[in-house]
Amino acid sequence: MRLDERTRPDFPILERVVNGHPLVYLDSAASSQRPRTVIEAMGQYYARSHANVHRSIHTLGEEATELYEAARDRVQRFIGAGSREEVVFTRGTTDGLSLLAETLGRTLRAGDEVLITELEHHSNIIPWQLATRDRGAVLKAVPLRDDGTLDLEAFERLLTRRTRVVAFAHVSNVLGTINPVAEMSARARQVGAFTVVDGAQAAPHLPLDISLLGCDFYVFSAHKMLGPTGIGVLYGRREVLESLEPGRGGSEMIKEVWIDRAQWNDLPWRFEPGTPPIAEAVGLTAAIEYLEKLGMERVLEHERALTRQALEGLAAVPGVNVYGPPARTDRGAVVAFTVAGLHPHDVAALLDAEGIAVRAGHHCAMPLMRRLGVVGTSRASFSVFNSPDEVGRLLAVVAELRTAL
Ligand code: 7TS
Repeated sequence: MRLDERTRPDFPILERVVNGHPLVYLDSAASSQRPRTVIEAMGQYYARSHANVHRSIHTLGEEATELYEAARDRVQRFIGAGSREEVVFTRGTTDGLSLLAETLGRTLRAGDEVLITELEHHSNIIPWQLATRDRGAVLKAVPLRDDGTLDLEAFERLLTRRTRVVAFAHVSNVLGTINPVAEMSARARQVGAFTVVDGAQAAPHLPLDISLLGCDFYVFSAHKMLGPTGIGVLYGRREVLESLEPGRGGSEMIKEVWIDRAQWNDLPWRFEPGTPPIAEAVGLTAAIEYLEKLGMERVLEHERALTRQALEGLAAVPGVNVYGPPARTDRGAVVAFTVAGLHPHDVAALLDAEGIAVRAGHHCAMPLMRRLGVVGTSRASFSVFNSPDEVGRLLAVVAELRTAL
């Protein structure tokens, strides 16, 4: 049985009819949909066990704490982290990257360099702009080759003893490019730089083993991997997390507080000030359980086939341009394209009229749009519930757009 045949009945939203057509949801890179088990786990939690965590001795307080901390164990296993202390819950990828830029930013001195890349999402650009600007440090970016991959020779040249942080996406949310995380992390370590990997478009789609990647930090969001909005994960290598001062404070991230100073709590709570997203952690556990039952190897294989079908199909439509590495290379589950004579927003609106949801615009990657020489693109992105028939619908409607012009 194909993966989508198995999964589709689990996603209640797929019963929706949109503009008179069955919903074809091809926007999981922006946010995926959720299986019933995730929705129900969160409902059950609120109906039966909700209380604040890490503070109340009563039964519900303990149940909530157990559920919240069990989510951490689940994430640790899912990503292959060495210990649960290395898993910090955040509000999402943007929040995790901001937390890191604030925290690592404090260690920067004038003249230090932070190296990002030209294909980053704004969430991995703006926090570093703020961090470097405040410290008189310099922000640089690794350029792209014309085939949509990073120019690794330029990376070598840009990496110097002044480089303190190298921050880059595992998988591009526009091009689908998969960056060589292990190789780049190893090189960064040789010059003494920290590596921060934005895994927002990788964690939902491929088997992860942090221990093989060798990066210092890895961040992602639950809502792109069948889980709830409002929670994300920041993996940090233990020695590095231990050495960092928290950038944000309050609530249970301390052991002891005086008016003028405080003693920090142990990892990972040191980096989790305030009431955390508890129901969302329960939902994330259910999402990981769901993905693990399917098997991430199978998820990867299924989405790779859909991506290839879309890339090859779209490239064959006259007037359609597709972006990113060639269809035969390893790519993430996104396909960005433009249709000659049509603004990407019009393409998305015309597809929506047929019940097909894609994203259009700059995809929060304006420097990349500038590099590609486009105002924006339309983008189809895939998840475990998408079928080859749905990709076929996309291709048929896009082909009609051109003939209608
Ligand atoms: N990094 C990458 C690579 C992303 O794709 C996104 C979201 C983020 C960071 C931010 O994640 P958040 O959960 O904090 O919002 N990407 C997209 C997208 O491609 N379309 O909408 C959101």
